[in-house]
Amino acid sequence: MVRVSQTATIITVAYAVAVVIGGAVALAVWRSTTRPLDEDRTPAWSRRESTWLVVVVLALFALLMGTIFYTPYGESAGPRKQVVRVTGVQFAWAVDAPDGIVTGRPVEFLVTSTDVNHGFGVYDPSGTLLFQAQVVPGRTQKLVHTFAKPGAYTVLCLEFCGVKHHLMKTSFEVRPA
Ligand SMILES: [Cu+2]
Repeated sequence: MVRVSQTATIITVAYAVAVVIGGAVALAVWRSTTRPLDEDRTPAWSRRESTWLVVVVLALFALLMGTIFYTPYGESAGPRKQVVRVTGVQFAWAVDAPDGIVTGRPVEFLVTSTDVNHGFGVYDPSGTLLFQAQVVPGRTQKLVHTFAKPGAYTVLCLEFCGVKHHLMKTSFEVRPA
């Protein structure tokens, strides 16, 4: 059985909803062009419009409530967090994890840059990109991630930041809890 990620499920549901809405709109347009224009039906259209407004607002609200809790932005690492400070500079990364990093506990990455824009990209031991964030000078980006597997994770710069951009590579170790 294939394990489907939550993100994949949300995207699939969102596309399915979009297809249904798109189909309904296309059908309505087709029907409106094939039907002859009859007497003034303004009151009926007005009522229909109000009904549709309520339907659309309720549908959008339901979608919002169904998805907003999966949005990772602003995610808090909680009291058991491990704080890791990361600084990007032309052309290196400094990863400061004084107590090391262990699996199973949320890691709060506080990422900043001292010169230009960089892209903080973290790859798991098999080379799959886990997450990435734009890093701009003078601001601290907060990213929360909980590592499930121990191993050596690689950090690459994903924003072209100068001639030696490709040298912006480092790694950190995640120990088993
Ligand atoms: Cu860079």
